[in-house]
Amino acid sequence: MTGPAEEAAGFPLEAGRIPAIGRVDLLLVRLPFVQPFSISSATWTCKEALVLRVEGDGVVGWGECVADPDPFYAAETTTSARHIVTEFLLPLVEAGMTLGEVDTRFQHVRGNRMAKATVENALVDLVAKARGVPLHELLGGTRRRIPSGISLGLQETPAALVKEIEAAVAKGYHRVKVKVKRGKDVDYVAAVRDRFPDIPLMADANGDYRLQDAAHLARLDAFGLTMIEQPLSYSDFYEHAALQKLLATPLCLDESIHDLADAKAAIALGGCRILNLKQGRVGGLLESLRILRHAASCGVPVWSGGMDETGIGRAVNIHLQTLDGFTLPGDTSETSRYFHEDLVEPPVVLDGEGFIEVPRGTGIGVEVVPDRLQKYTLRSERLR
Ligand code: OSB
Ligand code: MG
Repeated sequence: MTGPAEEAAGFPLEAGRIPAIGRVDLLLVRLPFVQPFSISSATWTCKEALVLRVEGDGVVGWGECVADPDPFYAAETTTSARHIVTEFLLPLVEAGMTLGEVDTRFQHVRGNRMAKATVENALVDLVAKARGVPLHELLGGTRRRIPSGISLGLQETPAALVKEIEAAVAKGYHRVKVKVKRGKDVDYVAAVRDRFPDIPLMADANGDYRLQDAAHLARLDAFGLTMIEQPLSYSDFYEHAALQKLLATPLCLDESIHDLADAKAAIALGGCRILNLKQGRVGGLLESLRILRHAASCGVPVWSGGMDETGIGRAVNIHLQTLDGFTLPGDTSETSRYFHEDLVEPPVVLDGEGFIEVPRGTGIGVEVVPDRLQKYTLRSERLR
């Protein structure tokens, strides 16, 4: 476990100083998905997201919010995040403050960690660009490429799922995650294992089960899954710990983890043997560094989840995964798996070995294409 002294040790990222801020715009974008994406609690046909654009020191910083328009994965929505960003977070940001000081100020606002990450990400991008360094350098990451992973939505039949996985394996994805829910679980996983006995495989339930389903979930133990992700409700540490005692397969938490305190509680209780870290869900990159450090001190493997982000948020996830604390492949897939056309260039692609190259440009290292941004913007407002 990390002690208080270790926890107090700062991260270089905290020292990044914010330049004088010029124009600030908040946009709502909507990009059609290549195919609908279904999880146990929602189906999305497009990616709708807030995007924050911040000018300063002759450069532009971008931050994408991972909140959906609906509260079906998490409590925050694009509308709640807009409210929190415009009324409470942006007014706290002043030129000359460090990123650490901004983070401290943001603690006055309770929760709303997706909204916080939006502002933090835009400021971090701005600081990196003003310094002329890539984001991963500011984070202290050293990997030049990261392993890929794919998260496949619920399918109509086990055969349809197997077909999707055949394509993913042919592409070179390092591991496959399948969505499950009550009535679409054991048969689906069995069919996949029958066809692919050895691929690293995991199942994500997005909270569809109850503790009473433990005996049913234990049937998944036969398939050598790396983990079962979020089988129980979105905030329930206690019952996940109880369930873990009844299963051999490690449990991984996703939507239960909003911040470092959640990670500590979930790990200490024994209900989170593996952690899905989504920087956009936990308040941004600084909180992610804290969670990574804590998980490492507990021997808990961490991987980077995704929220089907556009190229802006995806780039941030890629830079973060250059840190050694990420010990398993994440949910970072090629752009073409989500969108026919993205907001940024270049797209994310897999190399011949199924890895993703880390962008080398300054900041997030990808360029927002103005025509495309305009094409996919539903609404925009100038905030400063
Ligand atoms: O539970 O991890 C999840 C996408 C949207 C909301 C929740 C989840 C997901 C994914 C896809 O699994 C991750 C990705 O490919 O970005
Ligand atoms: Mg998940």
